Amino acid sequence: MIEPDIAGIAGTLGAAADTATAVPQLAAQTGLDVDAAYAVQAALVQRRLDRGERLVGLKMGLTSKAKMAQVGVGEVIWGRLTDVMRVADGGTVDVARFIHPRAEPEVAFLLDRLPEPGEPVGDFTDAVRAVAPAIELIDSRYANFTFSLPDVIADNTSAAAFVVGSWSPVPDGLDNLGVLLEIDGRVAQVGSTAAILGDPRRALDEGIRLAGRHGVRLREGWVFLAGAATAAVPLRPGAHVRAVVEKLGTASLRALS
Ligand code: OOG
Ligand code: MG
Repeated sequence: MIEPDIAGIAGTLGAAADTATAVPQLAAQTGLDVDAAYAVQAALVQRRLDRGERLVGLKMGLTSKAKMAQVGVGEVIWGRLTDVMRVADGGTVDVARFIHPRAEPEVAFLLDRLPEPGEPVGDFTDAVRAVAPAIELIDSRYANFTFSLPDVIADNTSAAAFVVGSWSPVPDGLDNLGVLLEIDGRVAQVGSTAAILGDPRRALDEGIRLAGRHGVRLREGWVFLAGAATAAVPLRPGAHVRAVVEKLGTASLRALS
């Protein structure tokens, strides 16, 4: 069996993102399994850090059935967020930088003191300082937004950009808050935070556990995206996108026309 070329694959995916040009799926041809795919992800994000970006958080993917069904991959995954991916709430995004961006409504946590990997989050309000509604922009670097599990992991779980709304103290219940995604004032997706592993707090346990397997420890001050509560919606130039999460408020962005 030939060892996959981790640096070479990261270079291909990095160039695809930099030039907004889709590439064919590559995991099957290169013998990439899940562990090797996380190694590619680390190398791909390292390219960004080498040019001055900073790691600012972690994102979960495919924590809801709606998302799993949309992309045909049935496993929870995680990826890395950098400062350059963050867009100010109400800010503008140049969609020409992306291949086929989609927007999805999320719940964000601002991390506080974190337990060691393997240790469950005992008291959630000790581990999380604040909660906010968020929008994630995903942009698979693969043609037709189609990929296998190792492909999407290698591609940093399609991470492209994210917006976080105003932070609130952690409310009593997070497990059944209504979620809306609006495009130009029209409701495009409706869901509930219950769709996120039954309770988005569970996504944090999973993130600590899954990232810990690859030697990644979550840090105080990081943003943690728990995963989309609904399917993602294509982001067209000129569109105004707003996510509304009951009790938490809204996050919004505009795509440049
Ligand atoms: C993979 C990323 C999934 C989420 O919130 O479920 C994700 C994809 O759909 O391309 O970010
Ligand atoms: Mg997401």
